Amino acid sequence: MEPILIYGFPAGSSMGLVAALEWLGKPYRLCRVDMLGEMRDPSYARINARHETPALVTDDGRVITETMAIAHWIAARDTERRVSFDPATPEADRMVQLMAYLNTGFTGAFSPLWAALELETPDPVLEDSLRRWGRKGVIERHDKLEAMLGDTPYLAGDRPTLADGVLIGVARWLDYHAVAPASRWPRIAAIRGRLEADPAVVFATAVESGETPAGSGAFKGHVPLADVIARYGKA
Ligand SMILES: N[C@@H](CCC(=O)N[C@@H](CS)C(=O)NCC(=O)O)C(=O)O
Repeated sequence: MEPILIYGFPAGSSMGLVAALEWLGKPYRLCRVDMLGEMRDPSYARINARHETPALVTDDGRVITETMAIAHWIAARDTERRVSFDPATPEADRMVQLMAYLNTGFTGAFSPLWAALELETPDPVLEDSLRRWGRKGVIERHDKLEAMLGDTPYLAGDRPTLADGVLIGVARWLDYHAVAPASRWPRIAAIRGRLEADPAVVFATAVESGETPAGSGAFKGHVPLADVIARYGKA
């Protein structure tokens, strides 16, 4: 069977993993999850007890959660090294370092902004505090990422890798929460610009929006969430 990536909408970080699967070029399927609805249903705990996306059903029917673990699974099958590097090379170390930074502090810095947006009862004082805390953290994490980058066209070299996939799923949250103009960080902005024009990212963004774009040919269709839970979810 083809692996199935369970991705969340709207604006999920998993969009970047859809792009990575396009870059990988091996057959895969997708399962679409409304993060504001069905992901919160108790039945979704059979896929991920923490009620988060992304998740991956592997080609032998196991469920893997956590972006870093899914990226590891993809890299291990990337025999042609389209989205990763030989694990025993400095390039691989750098790619994983960047990916880990993006998946931890960089992504986490947005948490107060999401919390402000999702307050169940209006609380202007708390909302303002969360927004100020979130903006400060996001700006600081962008400053640090900018300082980590060299002059390569993509994060870890001259082609997009899994690290770029992780970046592009999350970087757009800067605009979503109107934190600061992306141009404030020229190196990040240049990489984002290249990625946003990349056919795999254009495809992944369109899929996330509910469209049915033509991709590279590797995408073999959606599987309904109920089927994925019934077949591969924990009992
Ligand atoms: N550590 C997890 C975090 C995943 C995560 O936070 N996913 C977000 C979407 S990007 C989510 O599902 N949040 C829960 C929610 O929106 O209720 C990973 O890296 O995969």
